[in-house]
Amino acid sequence: MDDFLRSIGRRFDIPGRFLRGESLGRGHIHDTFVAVFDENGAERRYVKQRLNTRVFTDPARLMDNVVRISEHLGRKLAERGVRDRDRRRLVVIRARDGRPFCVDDNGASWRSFRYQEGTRSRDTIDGPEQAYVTARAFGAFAGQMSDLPPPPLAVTIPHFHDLEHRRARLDAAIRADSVGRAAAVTAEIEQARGEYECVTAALAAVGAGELPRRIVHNDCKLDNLLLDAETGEARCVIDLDTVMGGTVLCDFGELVRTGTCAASEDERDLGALRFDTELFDALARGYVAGAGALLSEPEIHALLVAGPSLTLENAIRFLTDHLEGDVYFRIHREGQNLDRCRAQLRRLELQAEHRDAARAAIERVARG
Ligand code: GN1
Ligand code: MG
Repeated sequence: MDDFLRSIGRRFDIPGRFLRGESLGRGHIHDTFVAVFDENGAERRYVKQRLNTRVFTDPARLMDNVVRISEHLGRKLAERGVRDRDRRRLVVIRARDGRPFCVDDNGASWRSFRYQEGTRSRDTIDGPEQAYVTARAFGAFAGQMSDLPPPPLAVTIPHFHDLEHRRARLDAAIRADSVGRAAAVTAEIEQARGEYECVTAALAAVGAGELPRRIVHNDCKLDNLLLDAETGEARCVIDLDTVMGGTVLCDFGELVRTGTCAASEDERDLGALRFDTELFDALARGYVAGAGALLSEPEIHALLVAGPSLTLENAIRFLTDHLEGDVYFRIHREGQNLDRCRAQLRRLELQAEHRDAARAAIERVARG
């Protein structure tokens, strides 16, 4: 690891001497590392990512979005008089040729960010306070993006949160059955299809199709926010790869999927999964507080179906990937995508069971 990180390090505009590499096992898509440099006797760390170009096929367009978003956040922070701006947004390190990424000798694309010292991320929720802080940060992010100067951001993944498209992809994977797994997962397929009917009906009932298109994060899972390691306050929204047009449901839905149950995404003990209404309440209050004046009343009411919609979408995507032989989401063990799918399907059931409590929480925030 040290060898390739040292050689990649040379391609970026980083002063100092490479000391060592560390792995940073984060995310299901890219390969992420940390490179430690000596800069005048002080250790300085940088995040290095080898981009997954099967998922993000155009690194130049992708990085153009990321740079624009980062610079816009920098301006917003400056307007508010924030001084430690580079600790509060993703800071892109340019390659020596000035581009925000580089291509190595094997044709792989790499990018580099400043490492946010003194932060931590987590993939399971600690409690209502953390849920509130996290949701408020993502709500605020949507607010900050609302005046991003034109042109529109590039679409980095077409049909990203298009449930109908995801359903069609699942059906195609079932028909192709390329690795012969379909017969063993008929129960999950049936459940996903049944949930699809319920969720699309619920989306139609709240007029989800008519909600305003905004620039949203599109991947608000818990671990895409860095918290201050000491104070627990929100420091930096990360993973800007899918920031593009969408509705606030895409963001609030991911928060509900990952933030209402203190279990991991691939929990195999389905009996251990919960839907915690106190956490949901904190998420709703936090998101609406963070987004401030951005949200219209129909958007706030529609938040009720965000969780089921995004939870189903992820269930379908994990199941599709399991059927296609685990070609999209990185797995660490055999069957992990199926476990992820099952856990999402169970979460969906729990969300449905607690729908009245969730509705009451949304009504409370809507009243203000
Ligand atoms: C992926 O990159 P990461 O791990 O934060 C995925 C999300 C899924 C999520 C499920 C580009 O997010 O859409 O919801 O896994 N990102 C992409 O954990 O597909
Ligand atoms: Mg991520």
